[in-house]
Amino acid sequence: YFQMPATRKVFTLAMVRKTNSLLLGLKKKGFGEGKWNGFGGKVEKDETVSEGAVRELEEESGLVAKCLRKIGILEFEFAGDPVLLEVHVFDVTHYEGEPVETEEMLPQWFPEDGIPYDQMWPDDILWYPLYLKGTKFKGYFLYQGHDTILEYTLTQVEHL
Ligand code: 6OG
Repeated sequence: YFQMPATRKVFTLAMVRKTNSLLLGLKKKGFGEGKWNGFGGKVEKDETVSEGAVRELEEESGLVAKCLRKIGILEFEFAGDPVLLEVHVFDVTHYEGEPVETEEMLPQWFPEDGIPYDQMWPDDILWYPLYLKGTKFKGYFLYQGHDTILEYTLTQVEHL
C-alpha cells in the first residue's frame, strides 16, 4: 500500500548547563505542556538552525547564548501522524543574563543527579546520560500518544 512521506519539521532544543546542574523549563502551554524540557521551538524559514536555537532560548528563558555546541539530533514520529519532528540539540555553556519566567516557560536549575524524569518526555531519560557524559548522539523515537515509546534507536556518533 502507499504511505505518504513524512513532512519534516525542524526544531531546536537548547540545554543550558553550569557546574553539576542543568536549567530546565516547565512548559506552561502548548506542545509538551506540564513537562520539564530544554528550551527551543520551530526554526523559521528565514533563519539558520543555530539562529533559531538562540532566538528560542532567549524568548523562552531570557538568556542570550554566547556559544552553542551541536550535541545531538533527535527524530520523533507519532503513530498515525505524518509529521516527523527533527530536533537539533545544542549544549549552551556560555550565556548572558539570568533565567526569567516567560509566558511559555518557568525556568529552574536542577542538580544533574536530580533531574525530574518522571515529569519529562520519556525519551529524555534515554539520551540525557549520553549528553551529560559529553557524547554526541542521534536518535529516532516512535511515540504512541505522548507517554509511550513504541520503538527507538539511539546511537553515539563522532560527528553530526
Ligand atoms: P514549541 O512547541 O515549544 O517546540 N520537543 C521534544 N523534546 C523532547 N525532549 N522530547 C520530545 O519528544 C519532544 N518533542 C518536541 C522541541 C517544541 C519543543 O519541544 C521539543 C522544541 O524544543 C516527543 O515551539
